[in-house]
Formats: sequence, structure tokens, C-alpha cells
Amino acid sequence: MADTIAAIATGMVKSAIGIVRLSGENAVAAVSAVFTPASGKAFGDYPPGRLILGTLRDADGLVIDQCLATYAKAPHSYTGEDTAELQCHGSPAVLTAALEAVFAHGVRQAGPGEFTRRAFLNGQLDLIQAEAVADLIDAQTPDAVRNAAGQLGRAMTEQIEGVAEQLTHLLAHFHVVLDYPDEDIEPLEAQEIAQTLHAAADTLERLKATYRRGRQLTEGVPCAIVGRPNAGKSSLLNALLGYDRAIVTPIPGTTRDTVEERCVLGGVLLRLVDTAGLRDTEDTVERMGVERSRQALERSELALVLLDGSERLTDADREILALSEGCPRRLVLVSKSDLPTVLALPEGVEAISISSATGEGLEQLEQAVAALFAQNAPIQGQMLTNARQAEAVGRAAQCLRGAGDALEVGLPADAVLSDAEAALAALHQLTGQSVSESVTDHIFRRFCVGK
Ligand SMILES: Nc1nc2c(ncn2[C@@H]2O[C@H](COP(=O)(O)OP(=O)(O)OP(=O)(O)O)[C@@H](O)[C@H]2O)c(=O)[nH]1
Ligand SMILES: [Mg+2]
Repeated sequence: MADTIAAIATGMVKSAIGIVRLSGENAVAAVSAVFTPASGKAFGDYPPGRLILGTLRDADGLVIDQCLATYAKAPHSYTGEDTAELQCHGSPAVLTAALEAVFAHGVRQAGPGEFTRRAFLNGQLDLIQAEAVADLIDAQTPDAVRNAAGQLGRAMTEQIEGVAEQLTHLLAHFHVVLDYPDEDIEPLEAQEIAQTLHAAADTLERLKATYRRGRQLTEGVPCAIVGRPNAGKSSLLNALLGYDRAIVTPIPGTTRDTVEERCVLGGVLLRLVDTAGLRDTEDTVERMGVERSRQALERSELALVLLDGSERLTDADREILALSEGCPRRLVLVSKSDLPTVLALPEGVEAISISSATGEGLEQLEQAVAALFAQNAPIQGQMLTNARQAEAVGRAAQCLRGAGDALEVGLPADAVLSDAEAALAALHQLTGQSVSESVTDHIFRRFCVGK
């Protein structure tokens, strides 16, 4: 078992309860040294998994809390090692004192993600599950929670393992053929194997395609707010965020640069981008801003197009409507509904009336966003959420496609073998069955201390 680590597992903000967590061979001994059960019985004499009330003391023997403690024995714990927990009153000062108290007993501060890294190294979690732990902690929407929770429950791992298992069988077969050169692969059999390879490639390609939406769960859906100057874009951004993030003035051309903020709307994490009003302008700075607005629109997955309801429709409005049609999803909003409506919508365009001043229509906007991103099937962990996963799945799919094609054109087993092996290697990297230390370093760096 490795050296013993400890960290405050809960946030350093005042809360009802805060937890100091320990893992490693000294975990139980260190807690026994600082914590005295109220019963008078020794901490280590209790069976694992019990919550025990007692007194916590600092290095000078002074009482710092009345708290609960518990422990688990290897391998029946999160990390797979002996672990212990102190559940204290959630004052940052209490938790810091508790942590310092155990440091005096052969325990050191844990680094970011070190508990989960140990869980991975001890085979308690695979790498996809470990990443799901980080996704779960970072989750900002119900869908993000469900996807991460599903992956923590091995939903993704099982899919990958299914393909890997098929491949392992095929590879064994190729090796037999190579070891006994007289046993060529029959053309009929080759056809069948090629089909299996292509089917596996199909599965992985479908999986790869989930990355687009999976990434939006963790990073947010890029969403540009566009419209001509003074349409009320910055006012809408501020209304959605609930605070004055962007400058609002009655002067057209107020926003010069794009302003980006995340916000959850209708259960969807949006990366809202407030843009400079689109118009032809001689002003150099504003022109650059307008160019950025166009780029933001091009990169968007959702466009919120604002038309000023208190004014007539202009050519600039028509141009923006046309431009936004290229966006995968679009909502047209008629702003300033608290003012008398002058605007007449072009035929065939549906819009939601909103007022950032009174909040009118913002609920409809929220419902419309929810409807646009509603999933057909419930999310249960089937979406890839990071570039590492997507790259590995894509690479495996490509190799399998290559292997299938090679067999079909009658190439011999050895030509197919290397591609199939490369595919299997990619899948093993994905689950962490074989992965370099630099990759795991990179993954666990994103975790918080205490997880
Ligand atoms: N009455 C009313 N006025 C609004 C509303 N939304 C915005 N305004 C006003 O419209 C003017 C322009 O608002 P902004 O939010 O700065 O408009 P913008 O689209 O960001 O403008 P640029 O940054 O110049 O492109 C300001 O005077 C706002 O107070 C609204 O819902 N009702
Ligand atoms: Mg603005």
C-alpha cells in the first residue's frame, strides 16, 4: 500500500458538515491518534463502515471538534486502500486544524485527484469511470449529471469492452492463421470477418458522433446573440445571467468586442456570446467587432437573433436573419415587448416576444431552448465528453475500417493483423488498460484536491 494521503474533501466554504479524508496504510492509525470515540472504546476496535461519535484533538491535545469518524479496509474502499474519514463541523478553520492534526501522524497532503488516481491504479475504476468522476463533480445540468453517472456505472466501458472482446477473438484467429501458414483464411470466412470488422467500426463511429453533444454537456453549447446595433443583445445577456455583465447604453454600437459567459437555460448549458451589432461601419474598432460577431455566429450551435420590436424591420435585420439560417439551431426574438410594437415580422418567421426590461417572454425562451435540445433517448452515459475519448474511438474505428477493407480485397492475414491490433490498442488506451503515465498525469490534473 502507498504512503498515506489526506485532504479536505468538501469545499473550503462555511457549511454544516466538512469532511477530511485519508487513504493509505496509516489512515486508521492516524485517525485513532487524533480522535477518541465517546464510548471510550478504541477507534480501530470498531468494525469498518460504522459512523462513530467522538472528540477530535489537535497536536497539543486541545479539543477542536465533536465529530464523526469512520473507516474502510482495503480493498473495500473508493481507493482500494485503507481509508478513513473525519466528518467535522464545516468551518474551514476546523477542517484545516483537523487536517494538520493528522499530518502529525505519518500523513501528507494529497495532490489533485490523488484519491481517484489511486482508485484507478488499484483497479477500482477504469479511466473512463475516473473521467466520469471529474465530469460528475463539474456537472452543471441534469443531462450532464446523468451522462457522467451512467459512465461511472460503466455504461460506456461496457460498450467499449464489447468491441474489444470481439477484436481479441479475431486477433487470436489471425495469429493461428499466421502460425500455421498452410491454413489460409478462406474467402468465405474472410468475408464474414470483414463484416464483423465493419460492424465494429460502425459501432465506434456512432459512438464518436456522440462527442459533439457530449462536449456540449461539459463545455456548453456555443450560442451567439446577434442583431443590429441597439436591438437589446447586451440587455438580454444581462437578463439571462441575472447581473450586469455587459455595458448597455442607448448608443448604437456600444458592444465592440464579443462578451462570453456560461449560463444554464432550459436545462442546457449555454456559452452565451454577446456580439457587436452587425452593421456596415467606417469605425475600425467596430468593424473588427462586427467581424468577430460573424465568426461567433459561424461557430454557434444556437443563434439567438434579436429584432428590435420597437422599430421597423430593416435591411440589416433581413441580412442577419438570412445569415443566421446557416446555424444548426436558431431562435428569433422580438425584443422590447414592453414598448409599443412597431415591427412586422417577415412572412414565415416565427418569433418569441421578450423584454429584458420586464423579464416578459424569458420563460418561453427557456422552454424553446429546452425543446430544441431535447433528446430522443434518456441520457445514461452514452456520450463521449472529452477529446481524449473521441480521438481514441475515432482511431480505433479507422483502423477497423482499414482492416475490413483489406480483408475484402483479399489481403493476407498479416496485413489485416496490424490494423486490428492498433484498434485494440486504442481501445485499451481509452479504458486505461494500457496507458502512459503522462496521459494519466494529464487526466488527474483536472481534478480537485480531495477527490
Ligand atoms: N424598453 C426596453 N428597452 C430595452 C430593452 N432591451 C434593451 N433596451 C434598451 O435598448 C438600448 C440598447 O440596448 P443594448 O442591450 O445595449 O443593445 P445592443 O443590442 O447590445 O446594442 P449594441 O451593443 O450597440 O449592438 C438601451 O437603451 C437599452 O436600455 C427592453 O427590453 N425594453
Ligand atoms: Mg451590446
